[in-house]
Amino acid sequence: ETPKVAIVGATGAVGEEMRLCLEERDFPLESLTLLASARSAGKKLSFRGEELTVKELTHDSFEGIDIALFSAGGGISLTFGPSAASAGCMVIDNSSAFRMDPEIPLVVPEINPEAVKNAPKNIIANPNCSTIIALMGLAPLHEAFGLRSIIASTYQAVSGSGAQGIVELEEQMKALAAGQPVELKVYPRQIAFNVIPQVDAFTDNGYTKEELKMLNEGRKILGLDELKVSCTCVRVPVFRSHSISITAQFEKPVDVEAAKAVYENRAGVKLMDDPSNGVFPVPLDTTGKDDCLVGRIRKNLVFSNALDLWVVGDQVRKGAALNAVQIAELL
Ligand code: 2RA
Repeated sequence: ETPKVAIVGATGAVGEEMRLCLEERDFPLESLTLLASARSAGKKLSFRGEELTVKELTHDSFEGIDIALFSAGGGISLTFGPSAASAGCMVIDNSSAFRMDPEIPLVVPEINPEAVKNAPKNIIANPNCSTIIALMGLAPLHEAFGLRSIIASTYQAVSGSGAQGIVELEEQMKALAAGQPVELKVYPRQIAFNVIPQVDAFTDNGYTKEELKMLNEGRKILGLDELKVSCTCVRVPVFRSHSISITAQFEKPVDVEAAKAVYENRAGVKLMDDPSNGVFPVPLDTTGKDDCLVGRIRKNLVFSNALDLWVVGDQVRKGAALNAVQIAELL
């Protein structure tokens, strides 16, 4: 029978996009329950022409629920995910809380769909947005040439910080336009007309947690324990799409034409690559869209068997909400 679905964090940027994806993709469900903090309870949100009232999240919220999409931060997932799972609900969690748990699959449906079959804790983890977008560009190349190492720099939209990140950029741009001083609430430095080489906290080896997610999650999703990854994650004044510059080294010899060919008829990712005619993907091309876009494919001039490429994707959509809904569709 059709499942009863809940969204935890329904009023956040990703939660709103999850509701939109369920509606746009005509997801078969018997009912949709919208859960959020006490502060948001009572809010009215539309779904399929109806008005739904947001309810306060409690441990009893999951009675009778078959699938719960979580996107309310790691703390909420750790506190409420297990009680939802033990109530018989399948939890699809967008936070980083469970991603590296060996008993919890980490899934990008176009890459490792079979992993959903082994979820003994009734929890499936949604990967980090920049990992999803990078791997949407890299997985087809891995299947053809055998991925060995990744050197990447990310250009991450402020939506990755949630609605507050979007507001911060908007408010700073307005303040600067009016010749007013800017306020720093979300980021340690001004984000408007600037870039910040920090996403998430720094760790002992000088990399941030975000940079280490690309390494650890990339290995788990591709099943490549030896995959080498070095990543620099940068916050940029873009609203919704992440862009990623990648140098990837492979086991087999690579050439550009063969590399471009791997994207033909590939679900979820399209080639947009004719740079001499000004054709390459930019964040405005993917915002609000499902597909990730790949361009600037070229033979690397430094390493053997290596390609450079540029991947762009909507962080809120394929980077979070859509991927979670696609996992629910797999179920
Ligand atoms: C960010 N990937 O962009 C992290 C969490 N969404 O901030």
